[in-house]
Amino acid sequence: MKAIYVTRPSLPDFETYMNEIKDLWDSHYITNMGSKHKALEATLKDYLEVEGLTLYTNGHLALESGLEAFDLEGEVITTPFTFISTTHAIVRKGLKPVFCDIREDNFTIDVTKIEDLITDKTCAIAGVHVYGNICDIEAIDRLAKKYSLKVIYDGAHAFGVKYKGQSVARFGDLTMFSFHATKVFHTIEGGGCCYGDSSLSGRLDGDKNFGITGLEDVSYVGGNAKMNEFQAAMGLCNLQRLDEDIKKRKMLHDLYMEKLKDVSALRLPSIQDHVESNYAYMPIIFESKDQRDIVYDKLRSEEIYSRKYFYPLTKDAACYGDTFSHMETPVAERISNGVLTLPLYPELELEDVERICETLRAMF
Ligand code: T4K
Repeated sequence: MKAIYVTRPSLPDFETYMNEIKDLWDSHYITNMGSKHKALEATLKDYLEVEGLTLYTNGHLALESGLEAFDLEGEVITTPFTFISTTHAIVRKGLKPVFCDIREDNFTIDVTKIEDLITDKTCAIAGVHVYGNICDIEAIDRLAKKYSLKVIYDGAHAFGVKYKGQSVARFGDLTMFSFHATKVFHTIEGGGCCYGDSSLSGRLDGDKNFGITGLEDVSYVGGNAKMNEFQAAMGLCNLQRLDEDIKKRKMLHDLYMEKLKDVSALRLPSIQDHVESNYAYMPIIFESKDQRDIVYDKLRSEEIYSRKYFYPLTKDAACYGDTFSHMETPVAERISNGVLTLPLYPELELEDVERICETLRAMF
């Protein structure tokens, strides 16, 4: 039996990548914002329709740097239904996450519940475009203006997504994207911050390079989070294939929807109105944790490795002990207990999807 994992990174042809990195052997310039880095930055700025873009060695450090750039202090309203990185980034920057519940339909922050959580210590809202579903950006914008809050999006899953015809990177004060191997677009490891205010670039570029802003100038207490030339070269190659990859993802997604639509034991979230999706993940929701876990185990026994993205909630991670457990998010709790993300990646075969769906259908 062929093992099927939740995802499998797309790779360019070997020749294509070799051609892209060939000149690095001539220049010996392999990191610290070389030609590939510059080329990728310029290409992505265009692709994502943004004024400012800073590349990083991974998405997590991009998010930390993005939070740092606004000199925030106090409380950040966010959600616990996400990868642990979102919460860790807030905590590691000395900020306090205040957990807001999520929407039942698309799992993003429930904006109707944000206002009750705002205090005089609130400095920002950090929404997560989870699975590439887009937060209610217009309502968040209104709240941010009313209470003078910064808006930072964890867009790790949302590369290439459009809302009302515009790149999702254009909303909020800053959006972080992950370019990890498991993402729709990847640079092996990698990430980026996008922002409309291009005056932020000095700070962000400095922050990822020890705070160095000139040959003899160190303006910030920065770290090291630079994307190297081999990563950037991978990104340049992968961008050429991205539209095709998203088309393949859509085809597989649509097949799942068709084959599973009448399985009453599970809920299939639909694509949001006004959103051009990147089909990053294939989440399905069960009524109960028991049911979800039985399906997860059955699929595993058939060498189909689905994942419980995202269980448990980040606020319940062992490293946080009881610090956040009093913050109640019942919808997030229920979704986290019921969710399973099925395999979805461009090289997945139609027959693989049929096999996965048959296994599920046979159970119900
Ligand atoms: N915010 C959000 C909302 C995020 O989801 C993430 C990352 C971040 C922030 C932080 O961004 P980065 O710093 O990572 O750029 C994976 C990814 O490592 C992580 O990037 C991602 N989110 C998270 C949702 O998933 P794991 O621990 O589940 O990955 P792993 O190694 O179990 O891989 C999943 C499957 O993919 C494997 O079963 C097999 C396949 N795989 C994986 C790798 C790495 C391959 O076939 N080849 C590979 O090279 O975290």
